[in-house]
Amino acid sequence: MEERKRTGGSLTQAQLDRYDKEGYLVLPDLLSEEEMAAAREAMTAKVSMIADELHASGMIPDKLDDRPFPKRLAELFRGLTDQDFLRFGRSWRDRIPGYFHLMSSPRILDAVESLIGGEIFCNPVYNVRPKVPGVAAGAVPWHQDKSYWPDANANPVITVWISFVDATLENGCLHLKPGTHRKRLLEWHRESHTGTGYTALEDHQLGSRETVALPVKAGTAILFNDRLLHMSTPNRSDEVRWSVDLRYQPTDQDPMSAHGAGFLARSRLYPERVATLQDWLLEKTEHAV
Ligand SMILES: O=C(O)CCC(=O)C(=O)O
Repeated sequence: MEERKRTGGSLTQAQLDRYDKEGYLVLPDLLSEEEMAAAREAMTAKVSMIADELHASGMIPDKLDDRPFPKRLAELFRGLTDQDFLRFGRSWRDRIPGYFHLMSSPRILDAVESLIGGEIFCNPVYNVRPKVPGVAAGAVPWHQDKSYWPDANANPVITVWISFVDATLENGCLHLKPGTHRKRLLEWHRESHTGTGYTALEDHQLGSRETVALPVKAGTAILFNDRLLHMSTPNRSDEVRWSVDLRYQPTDQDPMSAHGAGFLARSRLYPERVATLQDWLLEKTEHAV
């Protein structure tokens, strides 16, 4: 028999309890191929744009149009350097309609609603992450997401990390330390070996909690709190580990506009104010009524 749900939203009481205790939750098969299609198309379009640029500047002889989604970007950069890759950014935050479609997904919002209620703001910090084999910036050091917005008065911020291919130990799945979400924001530094200045923690700050590796199938979502310690390992496969990390918070929190424009993704009280695709493309946080 299905367990009782707390209020609105799709999570069961057992899932909510687990989230409260561990600071994270894995939702296998949250999204179907069909629900991921628009975002995947957006990623594919961006890869084609990169291939065009690399080709036009004489850096690659072939745009590799026929390669499948998990392979093409990896093969495009196979003979190039980290710096060549980083020209396009370690992760992407383009305003392509497919990403709005993903961020507005009812399946995601239903899960988030269980955690923070029905007034949901989609935080401006989202990352489309192509973790390309051999690129140092693919491996993300131990950190708390909050280190990216230390001064923001926003709590809770929920990260929804979604795999667009199977994430494995080999291609660098997410690792985290359950139960560390109750920690304060730890003192962090900027690492200097990936060329991107990730926020990072020293080994001695990680405490004694066990590390859990989370290999997951494509379409799985991992929800976690912005104080939870997490990292990901290098990609040692020959394919790209594609993922997207999105963030949501209650509407009465700091919208963090220094990071860009977020948007009102769901409102049970004022549904007419929920941002449309057009609003989002114009960087409006809600629909004018
Ligand atoms: O996807 C990864 O490898 C790291 C993700 C991450 O650190 C995050 O979403 O905060």
